[in-house]
Amino acid sequence: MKNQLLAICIGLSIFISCKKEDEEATPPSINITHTSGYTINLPKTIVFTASSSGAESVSWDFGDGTTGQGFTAQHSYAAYGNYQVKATATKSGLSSSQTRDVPVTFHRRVVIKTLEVMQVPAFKAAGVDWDPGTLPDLTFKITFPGDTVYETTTVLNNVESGVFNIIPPKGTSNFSDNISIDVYDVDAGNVPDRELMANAKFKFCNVLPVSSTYVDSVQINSGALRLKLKFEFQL
Ligand SMILES: [Ca+2]
Repeated sequence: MKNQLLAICIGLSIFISCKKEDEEATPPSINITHTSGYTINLPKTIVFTASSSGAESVSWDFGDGTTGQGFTAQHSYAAYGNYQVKATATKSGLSSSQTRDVPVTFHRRVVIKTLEVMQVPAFKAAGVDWDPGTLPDLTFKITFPGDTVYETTTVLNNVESGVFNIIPPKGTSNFSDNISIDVYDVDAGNVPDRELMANAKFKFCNVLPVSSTYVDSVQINSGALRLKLKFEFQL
C-alpha cells in the first residue's frame, strides 16, 4: 500500500512538473481594446487596454513613432490618420503580439457633395488656348482608392470656373486614402474628345484643419488648379 501511494505521488509530481513546464512554454495571450478615436478636437487621447492570460508585461507601439508600457496605456495623437497600434505581451522570454487599426478621425465616413473648380491652367501649352477663341468646357473625374471612379457626365461649357454637384455624394471611410481629381476640357467630336487640364491629389487627413473647428469644405491647390470641395461627415 505504501509503495502504491509512493508510486502515485511520484507519478503525480512528474505530471505536475511536466504540466508546469508546458505552461511556462506557452506564450501569453493578448487582446487589445481601446476607446474611440472619433473626435473633432486634436490632440485626441485614446486609452488602450491589453487583456492577457499570464503576461508579465505589455509594451505598446502606438503607430506614430511613440511607444509605451503597461496593461493599460494612453496616448494622445496630434494628427488625423489610421494608426496601426501593436501590443506585445511578454512572459518568461516568450511574447505574443496583436495589431489593430485605430482611426483618429472626425467621423466614420466623409462624402464629397460639390466640387467647385475655382481656377484652371490658362493655357494647354505656352500661349495655346484650350479652346481657340472661347473658354474651356469643364468636366472632371474623381478616383478613390481601389480605382473606384466617379466620372461626371455634366459639362460646364465655355467657362474657366464653376460648381459641379455630385449626386449622390461620393466618399471614403478611410481619411488616409489617396484621392485624385482630374479636370478636363471637353471637345465633343474632336480627337481626343477631352484633354486633361490638371490633376490634384490629396488625402483628407492632410487637408482637414488641425483645430477644434468643424469644417465642411476644403480648398485643394495643385499648381494652377484650384478646387474647393464641399463635403459631409457621416456616421
Ligand atoms: Ca473645349
